[in-house]
Amino acid sequence: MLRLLFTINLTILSLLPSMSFAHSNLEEPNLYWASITAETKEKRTELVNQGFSIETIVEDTSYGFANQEILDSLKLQGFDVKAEFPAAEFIRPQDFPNNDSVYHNYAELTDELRKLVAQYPKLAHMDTIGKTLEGREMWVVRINPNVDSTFEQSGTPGIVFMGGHHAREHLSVEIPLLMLTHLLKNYNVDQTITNLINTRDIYFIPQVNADGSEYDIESGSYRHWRKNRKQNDARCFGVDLNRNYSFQWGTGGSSTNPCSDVFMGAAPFSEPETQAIKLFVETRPNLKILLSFHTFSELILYPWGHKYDSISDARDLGAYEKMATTMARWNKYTPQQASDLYIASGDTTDWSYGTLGIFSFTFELSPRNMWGGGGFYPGPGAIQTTFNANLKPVLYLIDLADDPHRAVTAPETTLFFRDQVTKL
Ligand code: 0X9
Ligand code: ZN
Repeated sequence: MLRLLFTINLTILSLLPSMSFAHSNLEEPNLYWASITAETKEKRTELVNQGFSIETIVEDTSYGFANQEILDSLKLQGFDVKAEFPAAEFIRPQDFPNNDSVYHNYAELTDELRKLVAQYPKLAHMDTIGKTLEGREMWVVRINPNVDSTFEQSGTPGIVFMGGHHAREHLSVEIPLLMLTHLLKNYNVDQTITNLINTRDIYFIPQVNADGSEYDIESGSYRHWRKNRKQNDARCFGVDLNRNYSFQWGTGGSSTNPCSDVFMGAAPFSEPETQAIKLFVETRPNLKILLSFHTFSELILYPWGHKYDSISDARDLGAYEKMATTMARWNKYTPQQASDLYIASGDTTDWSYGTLGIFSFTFELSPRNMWGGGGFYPGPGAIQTTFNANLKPVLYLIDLADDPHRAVTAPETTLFFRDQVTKL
């Protein structure tokens, strides 16, 4: 029930900018947006009589504005005031510019994931892995027809895709969302996808940094924000979540300056967002592959990122190189060790490989460069083309989740080489 209310709230709140509030003085600092249970017109009239300006009604709930005194008085009289937020927080646009409206803000993503999971109840399970600093849910969707929930342990080979570590990299949220959608839609339609879903445990965490992402769009024009929304000191906000993981944390390519865009945080895993990922990954020992989507530059990156030396385990390195070059043939990205780009310590993939041995990749999605491609804001056209380029690599990784070394030892057993899956 709480979830339902939350959805309704978000939906209503996302409508706010387009609504005009005839009765309310939105400048009043003491003004709150609230939702109150009132099943009958008489009860609603009573609310209005007491000074609550009803703006919209959904079933037995009335949404509108009142100051704190009025809300307190209504509560004293026994009215169920279900939620209240300072109005000033919700009169900002909080959405993508019109040109980019196909991108999903947090409320739209939440809605879309809920709809998808409701459409495929036997296949998909949705939950939260924790809350962001500002209290948004960090959604995970699991595709697995053989379990009943997101948390039931599974012995089948697991893989996790994540996006949106960096706020302004909105395309990195759309791609896991589309991949997830594509897999669900093609179950029992496409044989390859059906086989993969039947034999793998597949997770999507499309938006790790929802607070940062919302902050990036909330003024109506992009802020180029990267980090989360931690208040570090009187002046500066944000920890770079891709510098906050513990493996070799703070050993190069990150900053102790809280105003820096690559601020590593006060300590490894100081942020709720990275803590939630840590807990999620550590409690699923069947995870064998991790892919973290970022933008941009069209790269396939693999560990190490914190040092120039390559992985010392020759078998692993061979598998990484084989996988990266194979995927690069399909998406035309550049495969390389992450530190060939620059040293960065505390990123997701060094941690997941370095501490847990999970084969871990960072994809830097489109565009290839800043000029002509739109940089972090490549526009709506980039979504489908980026999805198309990366579908094969994603299916290949799902396939290899049972044994990534198979990329080298028995490449002919992966479905791509076995069947030459040309339908893709
Ligand atoms: O710097 C990052 O966190 C990633 N690039 S981004 O433009 N999306 O910010 C790259 C991380 C790759 N890891 C290393 N270079 N170590
Ligand atoms: Zn990034």
